[in-house]
Amino acid sequence: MGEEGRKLRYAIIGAGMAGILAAIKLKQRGEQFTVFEKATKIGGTWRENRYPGLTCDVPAHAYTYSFEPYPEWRSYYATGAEIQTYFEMVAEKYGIMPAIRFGCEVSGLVYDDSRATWTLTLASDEKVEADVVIVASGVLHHPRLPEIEGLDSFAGPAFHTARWDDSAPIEGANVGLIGCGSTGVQIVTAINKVVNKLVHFQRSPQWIMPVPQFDYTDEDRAGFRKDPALMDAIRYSDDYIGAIIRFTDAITDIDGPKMAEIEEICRQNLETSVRDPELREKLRPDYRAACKRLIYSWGYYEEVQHPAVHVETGRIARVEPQGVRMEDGTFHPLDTLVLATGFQADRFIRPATVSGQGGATLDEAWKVRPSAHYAMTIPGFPNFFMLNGPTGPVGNFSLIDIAERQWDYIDQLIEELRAGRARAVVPTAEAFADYEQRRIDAARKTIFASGCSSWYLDDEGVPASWPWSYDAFAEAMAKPVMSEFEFAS
Ligand code: NA7
Repeated sequence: MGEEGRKLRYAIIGAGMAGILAAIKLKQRGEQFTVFEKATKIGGTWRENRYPGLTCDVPAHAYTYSFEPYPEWRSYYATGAEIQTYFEMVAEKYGIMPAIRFGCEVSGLVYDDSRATWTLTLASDEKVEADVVIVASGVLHHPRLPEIEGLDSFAGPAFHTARWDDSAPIEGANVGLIGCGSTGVQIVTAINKVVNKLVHFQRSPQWIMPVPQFDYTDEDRAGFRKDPALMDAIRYSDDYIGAIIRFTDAITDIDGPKMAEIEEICRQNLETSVRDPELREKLRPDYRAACKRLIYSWGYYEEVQHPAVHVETGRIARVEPQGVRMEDGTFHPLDTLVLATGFQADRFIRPATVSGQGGATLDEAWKVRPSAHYAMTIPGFPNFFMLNGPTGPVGNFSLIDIAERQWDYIDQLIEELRAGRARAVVPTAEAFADYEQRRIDAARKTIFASGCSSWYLDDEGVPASWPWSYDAFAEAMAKPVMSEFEFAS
């Protein structure tokens, strides 16, 4: 209970991985909450992305809630469809479905300082009050469409990968694929053998970290069911935890031996996997490995050498009704055009408008860059908590692990409200400014700032990421420093 007679009302925005987590944790505490989900199904990223080859690049047993291991994973890296099934199963099992309001987009949030209350406006204009807002609206959520002349004039289906068009011709068709981040790479490996021709438009090549993929057998799954410790052994193995510790050490010590090792593995992968020297040079990046988000793949280099795939490295001049015209005049006739061009990684809860203490808006607070104290709380926005908010370790390690640790931190702040010791909690401007300056200084020294373009970089070229180690993150999340917050009673 909050202060006497006042039971806290929680609004969770988004029913993806992080929103489901928050809902489960609050339900287990016997709290009263509503999840607002704009779509008609749970799942977030895994609901929206259904493109061929969609696979999570965190091992399945690590991309699983720690409290709900899943013996049924079919392979070491799980497909998107399986992950969606997992979240649907978990949401049912923990009984949170009745608390989710589907088709409810939150379009605005206004904080009333005198009552320490948020008023949410839904797209339907309905108003709902909450004492605590948990923002779990995702990071890579708003598709980024390329600005290419004539894109609208294409006669066939042209769509972003997060809006996959099942009716679009792929089998036996001439397909154009723009973009070679993780998404584009996964699509190449999934459709190269069924298309007539796949033109992969590559503006910048990517470094590829080779990883193993293998199926679990029925026997493996029976073993996992019988002995859940076997799943933990994978989750906490050196293959996974050891690798992310080495990775985060490397990206923060870019001239150290661990970074050199990553670069050498990627370089060797390119040298030994791509047989045609001309193609090999096309695929060779001119920036350091892990500067753009490193791509983990078990098949790309092999599959991109399939005769149906043509890697086009020229500049696109325009899209025409029947295909894509290059600046050198080359024309690629296409039936389908797939835009694997990534996401607007700086949007977060926006376009919803958020107005905090004194009417200050989130757009104003984020004028320079989206930022939050340890990626979760924002000065001027009390009782407003973000899971996987700006400048967290998204891309560095499992988002589920991140969200669970962030929840533990947030929950300790909310406990002050539940226990009735405060009505509102907000980070102080000084604590945040100090944290953010340290973060920016460290981020500028990470591999992400070593000279490439990527969705990590904000408008000033500062990586919007956690610039320290995995252990430092675990330690920071274990306990909030209470003196960094103002508690209003
Ligand atoms: P990414 O990683 O942002 O990749 C987008 C790709 O699209 C990248 O290759 C871009 O080239 C390319 N792109 C973007 N705009 C254009 C235009 N106008 N012309 C040509 N090429 C373009 O998005 P993903 O969806 O692959 O992955 C996002 C994350 O999801 C990933 O990091 C994982 O965390 C999961 P560029 O490199 O900018 O030259």
